[in-house]
Amino acid sequence: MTFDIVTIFPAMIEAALADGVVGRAIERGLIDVAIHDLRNFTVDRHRTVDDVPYGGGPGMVMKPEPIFKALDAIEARRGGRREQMSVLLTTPQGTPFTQAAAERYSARQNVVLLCGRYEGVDERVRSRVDEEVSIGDYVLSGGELAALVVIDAVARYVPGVVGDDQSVAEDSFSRGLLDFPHYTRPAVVGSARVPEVLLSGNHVEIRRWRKRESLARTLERRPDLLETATLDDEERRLLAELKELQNGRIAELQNGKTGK
Ligand code: JD8
Repeated sequence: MTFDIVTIFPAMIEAALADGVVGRAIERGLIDVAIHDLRNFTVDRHRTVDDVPYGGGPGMVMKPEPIFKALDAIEARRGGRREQMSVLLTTPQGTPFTQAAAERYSARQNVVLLCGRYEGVDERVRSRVDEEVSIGDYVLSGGELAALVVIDAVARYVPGVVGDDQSVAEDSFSRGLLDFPHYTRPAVVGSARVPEVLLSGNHVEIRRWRKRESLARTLERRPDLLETATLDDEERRLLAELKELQNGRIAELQNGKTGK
């Protein structure tokens, strides 16, 4: 699978993709990333990519022509096969980028990411865009960090990118629950001990403990995820137990007892 990124900050993208799981996937030829400097598609002496907004107001808007030229060049290089290509625009107005969206894009031959800056891109660019995506409800200064987030999450679904296919399937959001706590050596650091069950070698008990911890954390921190998570029989039973405990704690607080 190939990613094409159109940006005025190619060095920012380059640096972020050099290391880690994605960097290794590029080295091994599992994914291919082409970074396109938008300024290379300008024609004026100053390599201008922005201009003042029609109607007035503060800030600048990304000019449409350099973006159209960059997209033409990318399509030409990909042999004009638009079917297997998705052009994505990262923008705060986009549909929320989710794990399900990451999995969906990983089936595409070619994903093109357009990164805006300033106040965003000229509205007419949207005629060449398949989907607008947002990585979350906070304000970034441009689309590059969002594009990097999308590439990272999508690349993990490409076969071989993550060493163990099992761990992709078991990743917390793929399963719809938060992850359980992890520990490594030493067994004691200061006064903090690794939970006894993890040292027991009892793999049935360890599995059960991890399930319970995943559910407890999800119930505590992200109860919204429990609405859509698919739980097996054991998980449903554990969750019912945890909810009982939670109700007990709420009742205690209402009765004015200590948090014990
Ligand atoms: C693209 C320009 C900045 C946005 C004025 C400051 C995504 N989840 C997200 N948050 N922010 C972005 C994002 C922000 C961008 C651009 C993406 C291009 N800006 C602008 C409008 C208001 N500023 C994003 N995906």
